[in-house]
Amino acid sequence: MSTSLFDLSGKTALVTGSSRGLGRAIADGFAKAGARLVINGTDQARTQAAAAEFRAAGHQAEASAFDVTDEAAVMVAFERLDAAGIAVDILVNNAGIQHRKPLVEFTSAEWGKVIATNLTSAFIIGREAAKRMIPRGRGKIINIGSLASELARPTVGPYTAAKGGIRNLTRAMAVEWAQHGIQANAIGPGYMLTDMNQALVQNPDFNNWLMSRIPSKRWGKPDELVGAAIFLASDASTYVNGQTIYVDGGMLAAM
Ligand code: GCO
Repeated sequence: MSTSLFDLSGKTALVTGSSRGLGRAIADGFAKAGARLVINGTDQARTQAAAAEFRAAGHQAEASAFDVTDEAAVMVAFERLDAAGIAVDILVNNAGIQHRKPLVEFTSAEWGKVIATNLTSAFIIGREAAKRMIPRGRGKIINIGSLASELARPTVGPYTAAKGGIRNLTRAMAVEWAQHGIQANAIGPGYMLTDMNQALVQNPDFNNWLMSRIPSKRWGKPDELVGAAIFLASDASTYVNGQTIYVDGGMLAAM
C-alpha cells in the first residue's frame, strides 16, 4: 500500500484548540505527515508559542488565536487567512470544554457555554471553512466527538448533549457537502489522558469503574488518535462521509 495515501504534504490544517491536549497531538501528527498547521487557542501567547514550537521543529505553522464561541472573531480569523492566501484544506473541530455536576444543578448559562463551545462552534467554523472549500471542490472536516456521542453517564449532561449533536452535525455536513468533494467525519475519543480528565484520573473509584468497562484496561493516550485523524484528513478516506470512528480501547463494544 503506497504511503502517499496518508501524505498530507501541500495541505493546510486548522485544528481548533491545538495549543495543548488532543488538538496538539493531532496537530503534531499532521505536521509529521507533511501538513502546514494553523494553530488555534483562545490564549494569544500560548497559541503563538505553540506555533513557534512547530516551526522550531521544522514544520510550517501559523498561529490564529480566537475564541471558538465568538462568531465575530471566527469571521475575522477566516478573513485574515483569506488575506494571507492561506486556504484551509483540513478543519479539525476539536476545541471543547467539560463541566461536571448533576443536571438539575446546571444553570441555563452553564448549559449554554458547553453547547456553544462543544457544538455551535463546530457549526460556525465548519460553515466558514465549507464556504471556502466548496468552490475548490475539495476539503476535509473532522469533528471531535466522544463516547458521549453514543452513551451517557451521570454529571456530564450538557457535554453529552453537545457530543451527540456533533455526531449528527457531522452527518448533516456530509449530506450537504459531499457533492462538493468535501468529506465530513468525526472521531470519538474514549477516555484519554488529558488535562480535562485529570480529576477522573486521580479518582480511584472512577478508575476502578472505568477499567472494568474498557476491554483494553487502560486510559488512551492523545497520540493514539493521530492515526484515525490522518486517515480522515488524507486521500485514504475520499469515499468516507458522515462516519464517526471511535478510538476507545473497545469500550463501546462492551456491555
Ligand atoms: C467524562 C469525560 C469524558 C471523556 C470523553 C469520553 O467526564 O466522562 O470527560 O467525557 O472526556 O469524552 O469519550
